Amino acid sequence: MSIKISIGKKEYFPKIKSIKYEGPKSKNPLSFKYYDSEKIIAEKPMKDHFRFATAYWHTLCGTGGDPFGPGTKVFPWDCTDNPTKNAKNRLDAAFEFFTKLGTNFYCFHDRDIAPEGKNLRESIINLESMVDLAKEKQEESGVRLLWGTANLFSNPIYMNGAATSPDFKVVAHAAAQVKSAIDATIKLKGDNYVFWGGREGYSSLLNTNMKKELDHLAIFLHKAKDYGRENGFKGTFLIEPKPMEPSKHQYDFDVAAVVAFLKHYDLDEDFKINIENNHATLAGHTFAHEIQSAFDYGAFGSLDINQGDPHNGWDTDEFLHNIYDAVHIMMVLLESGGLQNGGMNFDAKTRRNSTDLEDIFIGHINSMDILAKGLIIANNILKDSNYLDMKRVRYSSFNQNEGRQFSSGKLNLSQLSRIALNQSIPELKSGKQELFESIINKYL
Ligand code: XLS
Ligand code: NI
Ligand code: NI
Repeated sequence: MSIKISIGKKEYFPKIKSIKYEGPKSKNPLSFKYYDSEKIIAEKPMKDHFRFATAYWHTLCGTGGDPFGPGTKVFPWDCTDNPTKNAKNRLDAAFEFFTKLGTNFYCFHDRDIAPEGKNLRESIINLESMVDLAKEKQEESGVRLLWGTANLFSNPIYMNGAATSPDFKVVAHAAAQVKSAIDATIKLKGDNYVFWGGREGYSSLLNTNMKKELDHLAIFLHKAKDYGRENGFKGTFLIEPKPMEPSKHQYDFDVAAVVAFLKHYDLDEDFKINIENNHATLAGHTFAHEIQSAFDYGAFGSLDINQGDPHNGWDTDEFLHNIYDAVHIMMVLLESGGLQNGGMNFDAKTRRNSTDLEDIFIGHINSMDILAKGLIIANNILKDSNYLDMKRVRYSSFNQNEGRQFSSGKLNLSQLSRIALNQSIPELKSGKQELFESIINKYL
């Protein structure tokens, strides 16, 4: 279904019209040079390779505050003293933004779309009424929800964790919030529901019973999953790993840690992984490594497609602009079967000193273009070069005879030892890394 431009009572981006594909020669920053949504690449339209989703919290709520100073951006939808009015204006601005940009999906936290009330009950009612409005907006525009989630980290009561808090009252409060965020996701027909472990972690093991906290987290997730399934949620539950920030040690460190947790607590049927580039690099991995690991474990869910800054060690949540990363990510996705029900949530913000309203368009457009260019290049590499063959040949000794028997688990250690004693010394075979790199470079 194609998207219809949605303008509310007031137009928030009057100078910006719908963003069009103008081709690589265009000098217009408010146009696509590579992203041509319906163009077929590797047997499907570009838009289906990406399923781009705007992150409500950064794009509509992030005014650039940091530990050293307040926000710098004045958003015209956040300008009254009435939080409910602002939330409604923000929703209009959001759908105007999504539909002018031409992205088919969005993602939100409960607190991004509805203000927190005086108490829990009021917060839940606020969310419910904003969800009704969001539903109308989705229906008239054709934009869909990639995932919903609950913000279990901003409210000070979560300072010791939410599902892993040592205080039962806090755990119950978090459960109420998750219940209403799952209700919202069901009502808005979200494809997925995300748990990013905001403050699920610790800063000192001295005051932390890690076993108890992890047991509680698993019980909490089981109960959330049961509630979702009983109430008709057919999508995927996703865990988003991050190694540090805000806690010194986050429980969902990386893909490997999350897979171990899900298997250990028997959650791996319903829960998959939402992988974020900047979180991967904080964990000392490349994004491609994390994506490949998730596919290999059968745990791939969705992507937060931002990037970090290689020169500092925190979550800078920049719009992806590194072509080399984009190519590698798209190679892994093309080789592994693509996104399925996942998507690419930008989870990125413009810099604090990028204060023009058009900057949020330019950030998204450039990221979409980099990924589109990455897709075209990755597809050329896989189709035209001998990259895949070179990779396969490295393992060819497992294709026949004893190598093949080993690969299918048919040789025991003594048999392997006997084979080794009767064979010639293995010759040195080059790994050819520079050649692999030169192939990528030739296609860039
Ligand atoms: C923060 C996380 C957050 C999640 C959603 O670092 O990336 O934005 O994606 O809660
Ligand atoms: Ni994220
Ligand atoms: Ni992040």
